[in-house]
Amino acid sequence: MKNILVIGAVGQIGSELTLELRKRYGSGNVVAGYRATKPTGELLDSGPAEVADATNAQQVADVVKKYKIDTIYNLAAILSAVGEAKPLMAWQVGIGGLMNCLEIAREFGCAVSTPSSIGAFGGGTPLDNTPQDTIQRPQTMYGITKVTGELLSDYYFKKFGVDTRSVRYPGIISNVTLPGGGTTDYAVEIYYEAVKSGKYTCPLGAGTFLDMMYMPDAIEAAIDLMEADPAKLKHRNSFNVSAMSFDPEIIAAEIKKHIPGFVMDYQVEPIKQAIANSWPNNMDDSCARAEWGWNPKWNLEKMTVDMLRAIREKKDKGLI
Ligand code: AKB
Repeated sequence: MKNILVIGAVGQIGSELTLELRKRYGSGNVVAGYRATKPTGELLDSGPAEVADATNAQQVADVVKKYKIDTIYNLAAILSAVGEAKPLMAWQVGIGGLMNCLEIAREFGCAVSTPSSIGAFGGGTPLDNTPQDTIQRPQTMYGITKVTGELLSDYYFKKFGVDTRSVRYPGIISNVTLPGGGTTDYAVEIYYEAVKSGKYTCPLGAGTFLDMMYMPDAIEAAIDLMEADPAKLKHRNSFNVSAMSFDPEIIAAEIKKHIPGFVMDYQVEPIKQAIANSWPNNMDDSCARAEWGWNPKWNLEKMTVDMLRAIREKKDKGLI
C-alpha cells in the first residue's frame, strides 16, 4: 500500500496528478500538500489536504509522520520566466524545498520524485535530438535549480539509498489549472484566447521550436517512472521525455483547422525568447522508452481537439 504526499497539489501538474494518484492508490492514501492556497472542489473533497510548504521542513515532516508517507512528489517550483525576476526565491523554493524533501526522505524512508525540465539544458547543449547525457550549463536561475536538483537527487540515491527518480518535463499543456510564469505557457494561453476572442499575441517568435506534452501523458510519465522496476533503471535523475515538438506557427495552424478565423500576431518578449532559444528544439527520449517503457499517447492533432472541446465547455458554463 502506498501513502503519497503531493507537495504543490494545487499547481498546474499537482492538481491533476493528485486526483489520478487517488484513483490508482485510494483517495485516503494521497495527501494534497499546499502552501498558501487551500485546495477546493474535488481536490479538497476527495481526500486529505494538509499545509506542507516545501521550504518548511517541520511542516513536511509532520505530514510525512502523520500519514506514514512513503512517496513524495515534490512539485514546488518557481517557473523559468518568474525565476529570472525572482532568482533568490527560485533557489529557495527549488533547492531549499528539495533539500528538505531529501533529508526527510532519508530519515523516514520515502521515495522522492522532483521533476526536472527542458530548462536544465543550455549553454552548449545540442539543441536537436538533445541526448539524455549531454552538456548542461543553463544560464537561467530556473535551469540552475533544475540541474542542481538532478545532481542532488542522484547524490541522495547513491550516498543514502533514497529512491529518487524524475523526468525532464517539456512544456506541459492542460485545460484544468493554468501554469504561471513559464516560458512555454504560451502553448496553453493560445487555446484559451482562440476560444475566447479568436486571436492571440504570441510572446515567442515564429520558428521557436520546443518540446511539449499534454497533461495526461505528463501524469502517466510521473507515475510510471515511480512504478518502474528499479533493476531496469540505468538513469535516475532525470529522464528526457517528450511527446511533440512545434513552433508557434504550427500550433496556430492546427487551431485554425478548427477555428478558421483564428489570427495570431507576435510581440516577442526578449526574456522569454532568450530562455526558449537556449532550450532544446526536440529531445531524444529513447532512454526513457528503453528503461521504463515511456510511450506518449497524445500528439498535437489529438491534443488540439481535446483542448478546444474542454475550453469551449468552460466558456459555455461561464467559467472563463
Ligand atoms: C517553463 O516554461 O518554465 C516550464 C518548463 C518547461 O519547465 N513550463
